[in-house]
Amino acid sequence: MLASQSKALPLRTIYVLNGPNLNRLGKREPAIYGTQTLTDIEAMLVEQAAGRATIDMRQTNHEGVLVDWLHEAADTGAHAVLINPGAYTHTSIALLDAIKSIEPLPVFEVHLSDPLTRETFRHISYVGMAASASFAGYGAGSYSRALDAALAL
Ligand code: DHK
Repeated sequence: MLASQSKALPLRTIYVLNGPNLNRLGKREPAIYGTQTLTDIEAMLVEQAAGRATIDMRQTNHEGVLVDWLHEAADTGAHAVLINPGAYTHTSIALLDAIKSIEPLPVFEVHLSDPLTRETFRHISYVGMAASASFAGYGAGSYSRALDAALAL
C-alpha cells in the first residue's frame, strides 16, 4: 500500500442534541425515562460509532440554543443530527423551521419514551414533521437505533 493511502480519513461528525430536562436523566421519572444518564448514553453512542463517526453530544434547556446548534451542524458539514428536543418536540415551530432550513441534512428525532402512548398533548410532534425518521419508545435504544440509521447513510 502506498504511504499516501494509509492515512486515515477524518471521521464524519454526528451531532446528538438534547433538549430541556434531559440533563436530569437517571433521576428524572425513571419509570418513564429509565435510569441511564445522558453521560451513559453518550458513552454508548461513542462506542457504537467508534472508528466510523465522531459523536458531538450536547444538552441545553433553551430552545434557541437548539436552533443555533442545528444551524451549526449544517454550516460545519456534519453528517447527520440526532435530536431529542424534550418537550419542545410538541411546541416548537422554531425547531420545525430550523430543521427545514438545513435540508438536506438528515435529522433523526429521538425519544426515550413513546409520546404517542402518553398524554394527548404529547401526540403532536412539530419536529417529526420535518425529521427524516423518528425513533421512540426504546429507552436509550432509541438513540442507538437512530445512530444506526445515521451511520448507514
Ligand atoms: C422527553 C421529554 O422531555 C418529553 O417532554 C417528551 C421525550 C418525550 C422522551 O421520551 O425522550 O414528551
